[in-house]
Amino acid sequence: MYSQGLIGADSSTTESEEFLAAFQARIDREEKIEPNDPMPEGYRRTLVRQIGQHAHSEIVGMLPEGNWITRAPTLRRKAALLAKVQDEGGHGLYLYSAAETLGVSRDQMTEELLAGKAKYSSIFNYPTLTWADIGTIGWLVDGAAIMNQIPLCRCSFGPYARAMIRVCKEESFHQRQGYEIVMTLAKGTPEQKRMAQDSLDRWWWPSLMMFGPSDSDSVHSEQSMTWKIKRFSNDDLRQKFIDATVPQAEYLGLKVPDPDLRFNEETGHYEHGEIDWDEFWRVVKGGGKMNRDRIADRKKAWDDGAWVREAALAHAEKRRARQEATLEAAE
Ligand code: FAQ
Repeated sequence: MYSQGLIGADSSTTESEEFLAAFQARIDREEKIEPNDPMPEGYRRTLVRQIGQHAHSEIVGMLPEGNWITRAPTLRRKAALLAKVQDEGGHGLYLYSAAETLGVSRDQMTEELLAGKAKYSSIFNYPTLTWADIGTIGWLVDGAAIMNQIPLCRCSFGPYARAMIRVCKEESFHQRQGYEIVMTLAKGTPEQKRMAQDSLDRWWWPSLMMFGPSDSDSVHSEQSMTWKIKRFSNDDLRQKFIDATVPQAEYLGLKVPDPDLRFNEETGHYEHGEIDWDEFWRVVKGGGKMNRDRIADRKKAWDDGAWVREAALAHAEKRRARQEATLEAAE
């Protein structure tokens, strides 16, 4: 796996101290940076990397859930899941569009994903084994995504921040539908409750890993926070998520699979056990159960969709030629 964000980078740029200071002053004044504004190359690259990874996560994230649309237990559940998966596709499109304003094309980003060079969230390399996983993904995965994305609504780059506002509203619906599925199971038969517990057991730790490596190992956090792309560190957001989610598990009568989890009365926060960072890096580097399948599925979808892209381009070209001919005739 390579470090991303080099697409289209112009490594020859020389940026004066004055330019960098003036840019930082804009950031510090909380001004939004727009696509045509002058910006340091590193800022642009960081955004292309993060927004690209985020877009890929949404698109790859459709797969584990899409897998259950035909097996949803009721028509109501099927309709809600279908709408959710469609929303994730929409989020991917807003995000690819936001990244495109920085001078990379969706084709370039997709090529990097399919070549195994671009990262996407580690969480989507775990399999969805039971219907309870669909509830747990909404509850935990969308829950973690919202915790991470609410601060991104205040990201210094305008198109990303604006895309996040709508995305967060939809993620909030996703989180609730997931929690409602898990609640139904947790309050159901003993077998249903066991399914919910088993699912929480499998998804809890991978959900905590969604926030990225611990602050001491996070290579980009410091610079991204100075540029106000990120507003909180990985560990701070992870802590907020744990504090919000443990009481939800307790309400459901489910047990968080962490023997070291305890509430610290003095700090008002939950303390948690050690995260298995070896597992995290193994999955990020392609060693998760589903990495290979996810990329194969995306490649098939991209290849199968080639005719649609070609037809859309041909149609646009025909319209352009027709408009030109009409204008010429009118002159
Ligand atoms: N998985 O220095 P940091 C969703 C990489 S959307 C894989 O801390 P940064 C919706 C990182 O890229 C979920 N790789 O990096 C949904 C970097 O590698 P690089 C996605 C990870 O960027 C729900 C290296 O480790 N959300 O779920 C992960 O400052 C349900 C060092 O890390 C976003 O993308 C990981 N978990 O902080 C869809 C939100 N964590 O690039 C369907 C936007 C880290 O040097 C169903 N992104 N890495 O090669 C962010 O907020 C940040 O990029 C972080 C990482 C917080 C993810």
